[in-house]
Amino acid sequence: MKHLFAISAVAIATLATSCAPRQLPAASYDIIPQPQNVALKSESGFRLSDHTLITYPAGNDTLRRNAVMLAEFLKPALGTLRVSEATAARGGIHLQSNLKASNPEAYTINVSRDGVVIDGATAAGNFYGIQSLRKSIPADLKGGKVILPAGVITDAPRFAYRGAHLDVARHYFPLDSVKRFVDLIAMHNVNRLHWHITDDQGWRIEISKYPRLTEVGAKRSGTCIGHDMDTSDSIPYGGYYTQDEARELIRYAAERHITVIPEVDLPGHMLGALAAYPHMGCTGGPYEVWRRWGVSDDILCAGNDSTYTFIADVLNEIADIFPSEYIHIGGDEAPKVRWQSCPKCQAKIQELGYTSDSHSTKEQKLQTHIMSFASDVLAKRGRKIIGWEEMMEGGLPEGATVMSWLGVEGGLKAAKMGHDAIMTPMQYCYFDYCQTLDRKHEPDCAGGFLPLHRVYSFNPVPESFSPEEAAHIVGVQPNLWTEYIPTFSQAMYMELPRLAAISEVQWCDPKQKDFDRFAARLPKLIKHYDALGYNHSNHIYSKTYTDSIAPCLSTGCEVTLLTQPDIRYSAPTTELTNGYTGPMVFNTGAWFGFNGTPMEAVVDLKHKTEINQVSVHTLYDTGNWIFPPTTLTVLVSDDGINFRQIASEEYVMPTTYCSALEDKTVTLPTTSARFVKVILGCVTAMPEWHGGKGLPAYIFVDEISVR
Ligand code: TNX
Repeated sequence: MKHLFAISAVAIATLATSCAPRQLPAASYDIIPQPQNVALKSESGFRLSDHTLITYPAGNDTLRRNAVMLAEFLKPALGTLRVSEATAARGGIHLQSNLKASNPEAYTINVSRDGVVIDGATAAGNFYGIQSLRKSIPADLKGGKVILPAGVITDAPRFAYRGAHLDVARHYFPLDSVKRFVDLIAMHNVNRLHWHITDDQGWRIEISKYPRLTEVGAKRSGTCIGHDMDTSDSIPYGGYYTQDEARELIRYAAERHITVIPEVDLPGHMLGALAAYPHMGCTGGPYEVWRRWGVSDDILCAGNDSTYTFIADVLNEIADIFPSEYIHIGGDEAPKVRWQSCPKCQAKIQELGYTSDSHSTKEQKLQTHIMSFASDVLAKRGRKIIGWEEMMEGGLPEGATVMSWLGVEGGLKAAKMGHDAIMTPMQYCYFDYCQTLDRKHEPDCAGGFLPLHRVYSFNPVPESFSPEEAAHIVGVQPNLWTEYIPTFSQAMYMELPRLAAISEVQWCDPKQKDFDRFAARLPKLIKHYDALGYNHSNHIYSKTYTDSIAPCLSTGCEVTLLTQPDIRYSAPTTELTNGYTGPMVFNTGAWFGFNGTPMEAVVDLKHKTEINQVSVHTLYDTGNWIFPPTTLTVLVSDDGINFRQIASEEYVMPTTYCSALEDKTVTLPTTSARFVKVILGCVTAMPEWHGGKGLPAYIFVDEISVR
């Protein structure tokens, strides 16, 4: 009896589910980047399926393309939707660009039971509405039908320049991969692709007037292995894009409302070109396409007429290929050693009447001369330039936009000079930096540490900026340098989901930003990545280090110890900059103990960086012969060899037995440096009151923080 009853209950349940109207899955507007305003209505929503018609205004080619793309986006989840012309909404999804809004990229989505209207202030605005709609639909939708909740979404971006950078010089990615990258950034409402196509390790764009740029400059004879610059795998490596391919990319990106901004990095990062045309260098070469990473002393010779001809020719061809209003001409990391000893460069400096002053050296002015020359070439073609912040060192070419990468200070400086700036500081925007401190389970990456929450926290317009300065901050961009990224799949791993985090910095009103709510919306977007086959990291799920560490400039940076810790109290030096501070237990294995000798440590910030504070996390426990440091001294250097002292503090020693954890912090005059040396003094003879009087004490340290 019992048995029979059980069977009939199952039968009834089955009957009930198959007869009742099935609940359709619903879309949700909790998407990334989060729209400015979502006003839901309590009425029933729109039922979207493969019967839905997508319409666009008759004769509007751009919106027709938008419509075709929307159908493509919806296809995996819903099947094939029809696209057709219509003068007005006809009960399906209607696209239009009639919205009156001050922001040209604004859009609204109006959803009712009878239909959906996506209205943009422009076709680009309309496209962001399309992106929002496609992201609102569950990526793993089964059954091909979904309810769009009724309501109105009103949205517009915060910044007009929302970039994404891709370095195809260090590693080359085929055109199809670059297009996949374009699809991805479009999904995050990015509207500029900063395409880094030339560098020391390869010249990757065909230039008809200089065929050797790609015949010779696009190939290197090998690549260094890992982080050891002096090694080479001896495997020839190369690749370049033909002008037709570049044009194809430009067209593809434009359909997705993205402008491709090419970067020809000059006068430094030019070994690709110098290997092909050695007469353009100060020494005449020979040069080779670099197999290693870093900054080369060999740059374009600024005293050589053929250099200027080359720049003009190349930029003119670049302007022929790329229709973008802005062309990036680099300007970063151009050491002046060759120019200092090059008779032709010095003659040029003389001819131009440059002398060094308190603002800039004569060689820095020469760089501004060459950048201004390039800028003039492009101005004649109706174009403007973007350059890395070092371009400012010798004065700024007129109308130049500055890309601030060492920090946000460069952008602020540009704004103060009345120039526009794009914020791409390495502390928040360098996606070649690792996403976790757990390097063992990660693909290799560049040294820095940039977790998701840190990216999200970026504030490109600090409160200290005046409204006039703030107005010059035109946008934000993450950079993907590819020294340590040989494959496209790994490139996506580095990019995702950090691109999602930066997209809210680029798009959202800062008042609406909230990391926890972002993190709650992220899994849905990650399902879209999966459905589209994009590799991504999963650190968001491993709750990696988000609550116990306080990352700063030095977190994840390499440290060299110049003095030896006691063998019992030492650890891998990575412990000193892993962002963790240890508990009041001196033998956890994470503490470094120095006995009777000072601690001397050098932190490599990897790039010249503005700093104003050094903190050392210490432990003292005088009963265990561990005393606080007697002094804290900070020295800085650009080359890691010649240091100059910028701060020093002395500390009062305890007079009884005591113990504590203590941050020893020293405020510095704001200084730009790459290497920071920290010296902690140690008690060499313990005082009269102590049991071990006369013997050396210990100092204990587990973290160095540079800010
Ligand atoms: C600095 S950012 C560079 C690049 C490197 C990058 C690695 C900039 C303007 N120059 O050449 O690829 O660091 O993180």
